[in-house]
Amino acid sequence: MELKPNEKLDIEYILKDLDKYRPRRRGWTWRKGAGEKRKIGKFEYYEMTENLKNSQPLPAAKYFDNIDPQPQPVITTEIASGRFEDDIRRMRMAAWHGADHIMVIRTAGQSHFDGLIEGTPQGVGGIPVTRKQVRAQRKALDMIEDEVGRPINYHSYVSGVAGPEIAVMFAEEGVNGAHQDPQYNVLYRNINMVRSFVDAANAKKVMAWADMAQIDGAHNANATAREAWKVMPELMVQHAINCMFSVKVGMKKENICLSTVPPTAPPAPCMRLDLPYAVALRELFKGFKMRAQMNTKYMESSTREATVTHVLNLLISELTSADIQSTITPDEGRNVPWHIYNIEAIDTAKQALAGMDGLKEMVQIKRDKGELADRVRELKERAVLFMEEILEVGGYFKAVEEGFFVDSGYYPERNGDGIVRKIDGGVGAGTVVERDKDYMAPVTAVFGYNNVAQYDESAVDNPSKLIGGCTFEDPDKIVFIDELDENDNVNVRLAETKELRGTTLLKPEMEWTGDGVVFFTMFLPAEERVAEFAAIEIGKKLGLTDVEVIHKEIMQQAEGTRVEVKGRVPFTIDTSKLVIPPKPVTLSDDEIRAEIEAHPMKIVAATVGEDEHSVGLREIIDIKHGGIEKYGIECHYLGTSVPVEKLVDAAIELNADAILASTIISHDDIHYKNMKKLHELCVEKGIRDKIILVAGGTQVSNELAVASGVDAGFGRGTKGAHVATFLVMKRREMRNEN
Ligand code: Z98
Repeated sequence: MELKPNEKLDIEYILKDLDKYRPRRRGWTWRKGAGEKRKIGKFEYYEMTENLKNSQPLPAAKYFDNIDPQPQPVITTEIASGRFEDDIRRMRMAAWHGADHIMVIRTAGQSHFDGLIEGTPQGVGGIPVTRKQVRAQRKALDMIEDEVGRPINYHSYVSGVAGPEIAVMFAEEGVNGAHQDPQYNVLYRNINMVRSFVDAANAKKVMAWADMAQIDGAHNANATAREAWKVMPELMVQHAINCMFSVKVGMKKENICLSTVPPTAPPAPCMRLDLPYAVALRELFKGFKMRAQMNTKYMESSTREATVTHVLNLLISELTSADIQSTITPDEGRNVPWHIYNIEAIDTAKQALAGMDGLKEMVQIKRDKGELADRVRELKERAVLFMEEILEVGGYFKAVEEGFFVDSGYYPERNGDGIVRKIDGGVGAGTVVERDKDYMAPVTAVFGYNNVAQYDESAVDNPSKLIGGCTFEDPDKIVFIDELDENDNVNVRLAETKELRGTTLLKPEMEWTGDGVVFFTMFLPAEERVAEFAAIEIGKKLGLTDVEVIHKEIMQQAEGTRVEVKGRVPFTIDTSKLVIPPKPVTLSDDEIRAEIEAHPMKIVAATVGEDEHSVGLREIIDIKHGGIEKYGIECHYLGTSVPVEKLVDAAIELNADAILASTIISHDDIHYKNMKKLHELCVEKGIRDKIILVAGGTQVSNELAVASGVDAGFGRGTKGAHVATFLVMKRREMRNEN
C-alpha cells in the first residue's frame, strides 16, 4: 500500500497479516550524493545530499522557494514513548522532517530479561522490544521510506542478558543498526562481564552478517560521570575496546560507529574542551564512523538551553565531521517525550548543518600548533597510558574489578569512585559454559567453535545447509507469536481510542492517541515556589486534569518566573461542527513581484477624516516590515487626517490604480461612513470602475467594508503581503485574467 501525503497512516493496515510480512532488505544505508556540489533552489551547496521526494522544510524555507536541503550525516531521532503504534506516526513525521535513522528506546529493565518477549505490551520510558513490534515498525518504515524517497535505518539495542537472541531477531526482521557494547552491560546494567563479552561476540557476528551498523556505549560514561569532561581519556579506551573487539569478530570497519558526545556544555567553555577531544578521537579512530551524540548530561528542563547546547555540538560535528548525527529531543531534561520535541531536535540538526554548509572552506582548525594541538596530544597520551595500565593490572576484567571506569578523576588522577564489578558477580554470573566437543549449531553466523565438519564437511562455511537454511535464509521458519497477554496489547489500546480514528472527533495529543495533553507557557509575577503552585491552580481552573509544572525559570527572584505547565483536556472536539472560513489566499512574494514588474502599480494612501493614527498604514506601505513597496508598488503617502476628496483628487492626478484609506477611529461608525463617501466620490468623478478601493484599520471588518462600497477591508494582523495579494488579484479580475 502506498502512503498518500494527505492521508493518515493506517495502523490497522500495518498490523494486518504481520505474520506474513518480510523485510525487503537488510543492512545500513548512508545518504546518497554526499561529496558533490549541488544546486538547490537559488544556492549552491557543498555538503548536502540528494533531496527528498516528500518532506517538510524548515519554516523559513518559504523565503527560499521551499527548499529542504538534506545534510550529509544520517540524522537520528530517538523515540521513547512506550506505545509502538503511536511511535509509528511519529516516525512518519520525523522522516518528513529529515530523519533517516529511527531509534526506538527500550522499556525500562528489558536488559535484565533473559530471553525474547512477545506481543505488544506497553512500556515505561520506551517500548518493550518484541518481534511483532519490530516487524510492524519495519513494515511501516518501508512504506514511509517510499513516501519520502530515502531509505530509513531502523535501530534498537542489542544489550542485556538476551543480547544474542535480540541480534538474531533483528537480523531476521531487517533492523539496520543497533547499539552493541559489552562494556555497557558490565558498567551500567551490572551484567556479568564474562557473559557480556561472550554474548557480545555472538551478537556482533550476527550483526556483521546482517550488515548492521553498530553504535558503542561510550556516551554512557559521559552521562554517568560526575564531571563528564574528566572521562575523556577513558572514553577513548572504551571506544578502542569495542572497536577492536568488533573488528576481530568480523565486523566491517565502516559499520562500526563510535558514540561520541562533546563532554561539556555552557556555561563551561565547552568549545575549548570539546573540540580538541573531537579532533583527537577522529585521528585515533580513522576509518571508523562517528556517531555524534548530543550532550544530555547537562540538559535541564529548558528546551532553549538544550537547543543551544545541541547547536554548539553541531558546530563540532561540522568542523570535525559526523557520519550519524544524533538528535535526542530537547525534552530529555524534563522527561516529556513528545512528538513535537523529536521533530524540533531533527529540525535543529537539519537547520544548523544546512546553515553551516561549506564552513570548512572558509574556517580551519588550527591543528599544527597552539592550544588545540597541545590538548589533542595530551588527550591521546592520557588514553594510551590508561590502556597501558589496563594491561599492567592484568587486562580489562581486572581493571573493572579495580574500579578503573567512570572514575571522576582526570586520568591518571583517580578519585576511587569508579564503578566496580566483580568477574564472578552480576546478573548471569556463572552461566558461561564451554562448548562440548560435539557442539554443533546448524545456523548462520555462529561465533566460535561449531563442529559441523563431523556431520557434513561441505557445510563448514555454511552450517545452515544441514537443515536446508535457517531463519536467515528461510524466513518461513520463523515462529511468529502474535500476543500473549490479552489485557496488555495493541488491540486493547486501539479499541480504547477507536472513536478518534477515522471519525471527526479530535483530541490534543503529545505522545499517545487521545492522551489529551496540552502544554502552555506563562509568566507569573511571583517568586519561584509561589509561581509554581499558582500555575498548577491556573491549569486546574482552565479545566485541565493531571496538571504538572514541567519547567520553571527565574526571571528575577522577586519580579517573576516563567512557568511551563502540562495537563490534560477532558473533552474531544467534533471537527464537523467547526465553522472554518475559507483559507485566505496569499500569493508568493515572487509572484507578486513578477506581476508588478509586468504591470506597474501605483497607489495613493492616507489616513482619512480626523485620524492621526498612521502606524498601521505605514507598516502596510513601508518596506521595513514587509510593506507593499517591497514588491515595487509605487506608493504615494499623503499623510494623516486627509479629507476623502483630496485623496480621490490625488488618485486622479496620479492616475493611481488604488486608494488605500486607513482609519482607526470608529466612533459613530465614522470609519464605514468614510468608506461610503470614498466610494461615492469615485463614482461621482467617474473613476470607480477603474480604481481599487481598500480600507484598513484595527476595527475594520471586510464584510462591513465591502457593504460600505469599498473593494476590501483589512483589520488587525494584516500584513503588506495580504494587501498586495488583494491588489494583484483584484487587478487581474479587472483585466478579466483571474
Ligand atoms: C543513545 N540516548 O542511544 P537498555 N546499549 C547501549 C546504550 O547506550 C543503551 C542501551 C544499550 C541513548 C539512549 N542508551 C540510551 C550501548 C541506551 C539500551 O539497557 O535496554 O536501556 O539498553 O544514545
